This record gives sequence, structure tokens and C-alpha cells, in this order.
Amino acid sequence: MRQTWRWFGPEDNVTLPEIRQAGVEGIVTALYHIPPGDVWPRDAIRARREVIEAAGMTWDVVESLPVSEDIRTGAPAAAQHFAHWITSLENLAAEGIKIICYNFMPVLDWTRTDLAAPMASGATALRFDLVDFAAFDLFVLKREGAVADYPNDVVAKARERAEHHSDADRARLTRNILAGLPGAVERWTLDSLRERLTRYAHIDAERLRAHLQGFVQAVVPAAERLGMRLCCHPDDPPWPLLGLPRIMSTEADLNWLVTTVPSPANGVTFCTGSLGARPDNELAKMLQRLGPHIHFYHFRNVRMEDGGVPGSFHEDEHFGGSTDMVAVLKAAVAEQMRRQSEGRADWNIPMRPDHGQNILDDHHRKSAPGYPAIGRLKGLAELRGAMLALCHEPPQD
Ligand code: DNO
Repeated sequence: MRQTWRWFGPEDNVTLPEIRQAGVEGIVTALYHIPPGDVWPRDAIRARREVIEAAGMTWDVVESLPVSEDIRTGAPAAAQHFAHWITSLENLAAEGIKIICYNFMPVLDWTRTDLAAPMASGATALRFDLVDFAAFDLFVLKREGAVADYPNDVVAKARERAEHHSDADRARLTRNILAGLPGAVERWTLDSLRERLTRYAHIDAERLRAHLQGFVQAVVPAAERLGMRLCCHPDDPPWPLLGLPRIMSTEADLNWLVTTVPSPANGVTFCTGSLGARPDNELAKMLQRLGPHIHFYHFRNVRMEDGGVPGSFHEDEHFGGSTDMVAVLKAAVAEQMRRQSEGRADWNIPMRPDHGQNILDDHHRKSAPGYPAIGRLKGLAELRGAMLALCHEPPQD
């Protein structure tokens, strides 16, 4: 597997020369300053590629080429945004960048309630606490009908917690949920979120799936013509949030996507952290079955705290948590060997250490939540060791 690393561009305080020292081969990045729906111009792509190459690495994956809310809601502008997305693909392909990650999560991208939860080791980690999330939904956002979306005991605990919330607690929770996480392309306030939720009032899972289908039908032929590989990122967390449908949460969801428009260009990002927050996702087996459609790996481990769907979880060490990471890597190595034996050109699937806990100097550096230098380096180093061991062939005597 090709070892890659997410870089948030020149604003990222983990720099390219530092990333190189971590032994990284390829960079995963995006042109974050371009609003969803707009075209990525070729000269901007080239300039970014050159900065990465000057630092001794290559731009291997785009994460993400954003899918606009107009596309997700099937608004009139969707057709024009399809065309823009395809133009961006053409511009990326012309610069040699062929693997494109995107997601189809309505409104919110990945979501956590706590960005620095203390761990027993002294590290801090990202955490999703269902009671805190319900407290936000029920008593800060005050979403109509929200009470029906949580088990009764969660509602009772959320009420009790909300009664003790100070203004600062409410502000922190709101910030963490709506504006705290890197990579999400839009930032929400309570008012803009409420306005946006009304646009989804009549969009259930089936309707959202129809919009995703329309999107892949429009863009996959272009990607195929350009020799590109699209890979949809699963939902994080993998269940509906704020009454919004989420349709990339389970093996059946991912399977639906790859079979709705069968093409080598229509694949998935296998994110063990996102999928791993549901006990019914058996990751190593899913990886085996979805193998031929995987174009990108995110390796990360979550610890489910109550095993519920929805439930609470936190981001554990890469070889801690609820996922058997060695079994996952074994399946990934088997997929690599299978592709090599088939003569597939795309056998060297890019992987990145997804997220990391804040450890050592990370506590002082203030890098993007989930993306510290040293916590991720530890994850990459551990994953690299395991991958080398699993691929090792003893010399024949
Ligand atoms: C978080 C990420 C997400 C992901 C996008 C992909 O670390 O996994 O931000 O990049 O959802 O489109």
C-alpha cells in the first residue's frame, strides 16, 4: 500500500518538510478555498501539485472534491454543478491526479462532540458522546421532533445534562459540533443550520439515494474516460444525524453504490474509523467482499463505548479500539496481492493513517483537531510495521 498523509494546504501547521520526515510517499489534499459547486481551475491545481513535488512527494489523492448541497438536495443548480465537477475532474486528470474522494453526508460532514477528551495515558482524543449530541439537538438547536430520534434514557440524561450547562458549555458544544472539524467544507451557525434542515424536510433516505444515483450516473462515465477512480467516503458517524438521512453507513449501502453504476471508476474509501462505530460492520470481512471496489484506505480505530446505533465512541490508538486492525490489514494485503496477480495497474492502493491522538508536543502545537503531527506519525509507524510484517516473504532456501 502507498503511504499517504492528509495535508490541509499552506495553512496547515504540520508542514510538508515535516510530513516528508515521517516517511510519507504521497499527499492527500484539496483546494479548500474553492466553494463547493465551483470549478477547480487547472492552474490552481498545478500550483498546488508543484508545491508538493518540490517537497519530494506527489499529490496522490484529492480529499475531497466537494459535492454541493444543491446536488444533495436535487436543487435546480445540480445539473450545472455536475458539469463543474466533471470540469474539475478533467483539470485534475490533466495534472495527473486520478483518485478522488468525496462524500454524500447531508449538511454536516464528520461530527464529534468533544475535540480533546482526556485518555488514561495522558493523550487526548476526539469523542462522540450521544448524550451530549442529544442535549445539543434537543435543548440548544431545539429541533422539532428530535425527541423521537433518541432512546428514552438518552433523552432523560440529555435533559439533566442540559440543566447544568453554562452558556460556555453550550457554546463549546455548538462549536465542536458545527464548526470544529477540519476538512468539512461548510461552517454552520445555529440559524444557518436550521435554515438548511428545512431544505431536507422532504428528503428521506430513498430520495437522497436517488440524488446520489443521479450524481454517479452523471460523473462516473467522465471519470472512467479520464482513467480516474472515484471513492465515496462513508458516513461518520454511520447513522442519521439531526433527522438527516445518511446512506453510506453499512456494507449494504456501499454495495448499493458500487453496483448502481458498475465501473472501475465507481468505488469507495474504506474508512475503518467511520464504519467501525457500528458493531454490525464486520470490517475485515467487509474489506474482503468490497475489495475490488476500494480505491483508498483510512486506517483508524474507534472504541465503541456502548455498542449502540446510535451510540457513543472515542478515537482510540490505531491498534487499540474495537476494530481488529491486524485482521483488517491482512485483508488489505490479500486484496493487494489479488490485484497484483490479476495484473491490475491499481494494486498499490493509497492508505493514510487517519487521525491520531494528541500526544507529546501535539498538546502545545494546536494542529487541526484529529490531525496532530506526532499522534499520526505514531499511527503511521505502527501501521507501516504491521504492513511490512504482513507482506514479508522469507527468503527461499
Ligand atoms: C475526517 C474525514 C472527513 C472526510 C470527508 C471525505 O477526518 O474522514 O472529513 O475527509 O468526509 O469527503
